[in-house]
Amino acid sequence: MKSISIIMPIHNTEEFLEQSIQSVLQQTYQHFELLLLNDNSMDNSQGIIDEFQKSDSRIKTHHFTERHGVGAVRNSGIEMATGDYIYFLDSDDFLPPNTLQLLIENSKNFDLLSGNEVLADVSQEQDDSNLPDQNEIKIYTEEKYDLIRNSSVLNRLFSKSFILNNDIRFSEDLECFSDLPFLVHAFSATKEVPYVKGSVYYKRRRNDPISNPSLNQTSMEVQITDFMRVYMQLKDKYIDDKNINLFLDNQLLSFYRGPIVQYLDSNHKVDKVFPVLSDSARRMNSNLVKTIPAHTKKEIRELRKGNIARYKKINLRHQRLRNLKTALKGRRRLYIQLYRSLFMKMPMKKKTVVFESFLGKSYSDSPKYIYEYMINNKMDYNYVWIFNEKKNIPGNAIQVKRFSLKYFYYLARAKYWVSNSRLPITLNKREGNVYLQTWHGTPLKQLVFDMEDVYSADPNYKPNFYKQSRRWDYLSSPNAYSSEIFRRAFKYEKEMLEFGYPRNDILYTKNNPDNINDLKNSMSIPTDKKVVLYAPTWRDDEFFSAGKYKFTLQLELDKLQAELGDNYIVLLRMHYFIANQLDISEYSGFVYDFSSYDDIAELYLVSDILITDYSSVFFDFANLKRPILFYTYDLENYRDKLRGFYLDIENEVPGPLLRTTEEIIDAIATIEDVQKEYQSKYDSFYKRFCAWDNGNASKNTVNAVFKGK
Ligand code: C2G
Repeated sequence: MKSISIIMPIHNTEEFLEQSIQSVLQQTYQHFELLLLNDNSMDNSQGIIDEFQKSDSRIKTHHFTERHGVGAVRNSGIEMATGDYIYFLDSDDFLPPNTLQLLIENSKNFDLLSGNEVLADVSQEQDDSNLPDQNEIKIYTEEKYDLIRNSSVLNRLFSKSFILNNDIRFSEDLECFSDLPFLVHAFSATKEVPYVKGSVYYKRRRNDPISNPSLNQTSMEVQITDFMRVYMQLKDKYIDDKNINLFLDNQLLSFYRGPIVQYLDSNHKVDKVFPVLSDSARRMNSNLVKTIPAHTKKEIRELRKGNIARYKKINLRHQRLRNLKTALKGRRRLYIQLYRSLFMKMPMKKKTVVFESFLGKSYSDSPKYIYEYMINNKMDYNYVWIFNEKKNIPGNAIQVKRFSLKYFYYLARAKYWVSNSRLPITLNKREGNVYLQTWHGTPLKQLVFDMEDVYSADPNYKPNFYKQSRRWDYLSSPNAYSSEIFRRAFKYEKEMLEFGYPRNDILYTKNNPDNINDLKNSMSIPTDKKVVLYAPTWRDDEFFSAGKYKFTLQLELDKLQAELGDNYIVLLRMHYFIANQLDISEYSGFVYDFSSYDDIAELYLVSDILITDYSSVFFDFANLKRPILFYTYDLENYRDKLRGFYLDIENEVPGPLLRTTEEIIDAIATIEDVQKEYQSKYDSFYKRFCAWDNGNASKNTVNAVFKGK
């Protein structure tokens, strides 16, 4: 039986490694050795490797104590390999169970075989039932180079004697494209290459190119330089082979027309790469140049002439045309173009402040209190608020609809931005702009760069977050605990405003019976009953579509009403991501839906008891020193599967964790006992999380940002 040596270079991929190795061990074809080659990882990859090695004698390992790079590591794998065939697998990717079997079954006397590649969607378990028809095989001869357009050695089976006899190896001095010389060499040394469509490889799209880049996330400059070097070397080496020349020229062209053109959006960037681009363009076959579409042809011609001044001119003109084309594709795109090329070029409005809270959904949170402090103190500024719908608010701020033309206009021109969440990635920051990010809660759930890679719905989440948060100049922090987490989890290095949350000022300034009565009257709720506020968070795995989350009420309102209805009312408050309306019509006079009420801080003020789950609301509510109950019916799923926590929720929160409506009723009925039981925990919780809040956060924040104090 033929054996396969699977070569896996490993560098800092602890979070994916186990899945990758398991996917090999679970292959239906079991005659293999697995070479785990640790290229000086700094994480726990070696620990994982050691564990696996103990349990399976087919696993062989080597630990490089200095970084060698993927090309060199694969080469040493080739030297170590004892199998008849060689197969390369990356340590963040994985295979469906029958991949090796399909390749080996079709290996016959071929020197090499190509399999299929499928991008993995990391947010989902792979559904192997959708794989292509297993028996579909095509033999490539003349057009065999078409099979290496992706210039990757992954998911191909190579006969080892073929590799050794022809002395085929990876380039060791390249960061990117080290596969290309290997592939061109191998493909040129054989006549026929079968393509086995059913044999699939899951390539993981990585989420965190900032802390942990994968190879194809290297900087464009390095990619361009490396590619052009490989291109020139191969052009020299295969000078007489027409097919290889055509393949190389086409690779160059598609690299140029795609990523390079997108990258070259400024003269400064052109300066950096023009010489290598120009050298390569000269080596292109002139007949091929003739067939290129007009725009690109002009650019290639200037590159070939080495005329950088003219090239810059043409390139910029074409960039503008390309941008215009995209702009015409949609109104939002057009506005973004106007934002960049028109509004941003108009003078900055030095006295304009733009506010946004919860993506335009409400007049609330810290931006509201900062704004009110500024207007109450008659500061000399002009104000703009971003809303989805028109609102009744104090002062004479201009209201703009989110994503309207005015929205882009004011954001482009205003000196100041104040927001409690991220602003779109497309909104470049102008020189001189000051961006105050107030954020929206003390974190219990892990944030951005502390989050595990695997369950985020959007592969661009981390890179986008990184880019967006580079624009922040000030970040509000509610307590020392949050400052430490924000610095790490946001990779935030600029000024931290450590004054507590402006949104919590009113919990100190308005916490008196008269005010609370006025608020209750304005909310049209009874003043003679005690108030329970139920404010849960959202769940990553319950949604209708992107950004529209679903909430299923697990609190049995009929039981609550039967037991507590005489003395209490319940305010329901869903998280702002929740899209469904809860039907509470049968509980009229007992349950009130305050989900679309602007400011939750006012709800805190009127509530005697808070029920929540994993929402940050309890950190703020604790400022009132009133009792808190945790309705954590899905604790294990939420904490262990969806989100990790920063706190030990079972021991560190200031109230009991309850699992059923009965337990909730019981706790409310005996709330004074609960309070006594949790008093000392509550006190230390208050010290740790509420020490900075004292009613002055808005003032201190405004002084720091607008008065330089
Ligand atoms: N909120 C609300 N009503 C709810 C839940 C939350 O008004 N039912 C508001 C509160 O101001 C809360 C904020 O939204 O502090 C954030 O809500 P979380 O439930 O904590 O969840 P999330 O939006 O994921 O933010 O560092 C904080 C984290 O980023 C959490």
